[in-house]
Amino acid sequence: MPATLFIADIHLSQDEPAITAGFLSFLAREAPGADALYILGDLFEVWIGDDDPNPLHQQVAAALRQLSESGVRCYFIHGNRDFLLGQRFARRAGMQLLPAEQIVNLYDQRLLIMHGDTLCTDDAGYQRFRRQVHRRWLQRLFLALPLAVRQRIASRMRNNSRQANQHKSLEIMDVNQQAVEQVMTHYQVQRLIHGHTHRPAVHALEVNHAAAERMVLGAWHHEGSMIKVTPDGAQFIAFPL
Ligand code: LP5
Ligand code: MN
Repeated sequence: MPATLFIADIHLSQDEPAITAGFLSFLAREAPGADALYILGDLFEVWIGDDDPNPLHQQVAAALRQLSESGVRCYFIHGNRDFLLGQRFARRAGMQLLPAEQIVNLYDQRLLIMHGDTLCTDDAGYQRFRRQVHRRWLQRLFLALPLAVRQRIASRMRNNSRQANQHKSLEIMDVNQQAVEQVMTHYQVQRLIHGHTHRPAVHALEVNHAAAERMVLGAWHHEGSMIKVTPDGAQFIAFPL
């Protein structure tokens, strides 16, 4: 049966070789039969520019390119860790960059996909941070800095984030229900797939007076997590790395 796969929050980094191995084996064994693979952000733990010579990036680009050359279309939506991933890397990896919110029509099903961070509207501190670092001119300025300087800034941001999160409640760091209903109503969809919160689940809700579903992908910490959409519907799958 034809299938399309969705994943998010793999958080690849050189410090986590088991996750890298699990992801590469997913690309080599699980993904090749699919029509398409959608990566919904935070593929990488942190991204400071396509010119980063990190060998992990070359390895992942080669594996993704092999997959797309075998006929599996690959798409990428930015996360809050890898929002600077650009055309240069995307081309090398053979994947197409998508906007932050994208409608996909699959096997007569219409879904909305996104990373999920924009739904966390109760987290005012984060939304302010996001607006700042999404300014094009600031990004250009950042990308023009020497790599070592970018690395230092990024690790300072990561530390700030870790510290800030210790003082935030789980509710604040989850999605806001009104934001979910609003965006689903706006796009007239009964199904939303996103990641970011690392709280894998399928939530039932009502949109436009009809039953709807919000499917949340899990992070690849101890196991892999994906959603498989086929003509029969959407299915949540966790698997060992
Ligand atoms: O990522 P995680 O899981 O820890 O928490 C996220 C939110 N945090 C972030 C920040 C990232 O972790 C850091 C990403 C580094 C990217 C490197 C490239 C940098 C490029 C700069 C280009 C201009 O996304 C966290 C959320 C949490 O998810 C749950 O949703 O709460 O939000 C925060 O921690 C943000 C704090 O609340 C606010 C911190 C203010 C820091 C001010 C720094 C100002 C920088 C100005 C730009 C130079
Ligand atoms: Mn995220």
